[in-house]
Amino acid sequence: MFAMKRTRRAGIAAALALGVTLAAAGCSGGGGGTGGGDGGDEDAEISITMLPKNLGNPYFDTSTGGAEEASGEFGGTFEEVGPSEASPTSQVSYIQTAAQQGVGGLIVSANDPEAICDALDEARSAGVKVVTFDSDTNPDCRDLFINQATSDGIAQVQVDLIAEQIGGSGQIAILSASANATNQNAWIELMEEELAASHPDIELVQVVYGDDDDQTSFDRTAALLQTYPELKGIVSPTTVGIAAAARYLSTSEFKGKVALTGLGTPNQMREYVEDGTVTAFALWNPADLGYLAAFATQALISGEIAGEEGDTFEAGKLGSFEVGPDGGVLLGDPFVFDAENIGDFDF
Ligand code: RAM
Repeated sequence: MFAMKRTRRAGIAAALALGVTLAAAGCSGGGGGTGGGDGGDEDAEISITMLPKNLGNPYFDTSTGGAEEASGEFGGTFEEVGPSEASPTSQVSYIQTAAQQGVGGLIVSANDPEAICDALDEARSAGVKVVTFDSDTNPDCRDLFINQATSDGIAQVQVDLIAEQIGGSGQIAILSASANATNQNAWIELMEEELAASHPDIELVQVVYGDDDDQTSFDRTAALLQTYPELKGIVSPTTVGIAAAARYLSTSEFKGKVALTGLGTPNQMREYVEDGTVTAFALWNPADLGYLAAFATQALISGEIAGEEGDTFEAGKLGSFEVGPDGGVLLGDPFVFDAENIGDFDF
């Protein structure tokens, strides 16, 4: 594990263009954006550290790019650090370091709802504002959670996609991220409920975990196909998992026979949509998610909001947002990518 500072700017223009596209598709909050967002308190130093589940995941590279862009707009300082492995406690040392450095805010996607809470409590006691995004902790461990879309919506879109792709019946499996990931576990629970309620002829035979590691996800895919010769589809609610599964399927005898859907980035999935391995998958705009998280953190640091339900703040080009129940702030709706639209996206 190693700390790392990022200065990458690549892809921001494209992500910006995408933000407009997805906003048009109903993704994010209303108008009224300032377009600049020069912060509430001009004298306050807005220093933000971003801590994804792990480094080396294009999804988090994109969300970090969005946060970095926002930070540039309100004139803050920005750093990304993170572990190489998405394991429950791998983020603890980075949280402790950020607290020792006295950063103003920490933006975290959690690998476990509870395992980093002691470290976050200490950071908050030291005055650090803590904002989770993408994958939450227990609500009492942070000030706000920036949620990409409702868990119901994310579960529903994936069940709809797999049900359609396998013709409404047969065996499916789920290839998830790490076993403790708050976000994937919430979505899987809701997918199971939706399958039971609306698709009695679809049988979920197993949930396996690729740990948001490419090779592990690839190997789990191979094992699933060997263990369940009748398998008709795989749902992978992780961008790492779906890309690895697609790579496996694309050169196997199962290509075009076993359906694959879930949550993926257009750039990682493009070749598999073009070669017929994958028909359609979903996601949101990770750049917008990071951008919104950074503006929310800035609003907390500057004292503009306390993180209470009903608090509102401006998030630059995305417009104004309101804090909902349990400190949640909602970005928008998931979006489905397929052969017709994937060419419009670059992240
Ligand atoms: C992976 C991570 C992330 C999740 C996406 C869909 O990149 O697990 O937490 O939101 O997939």
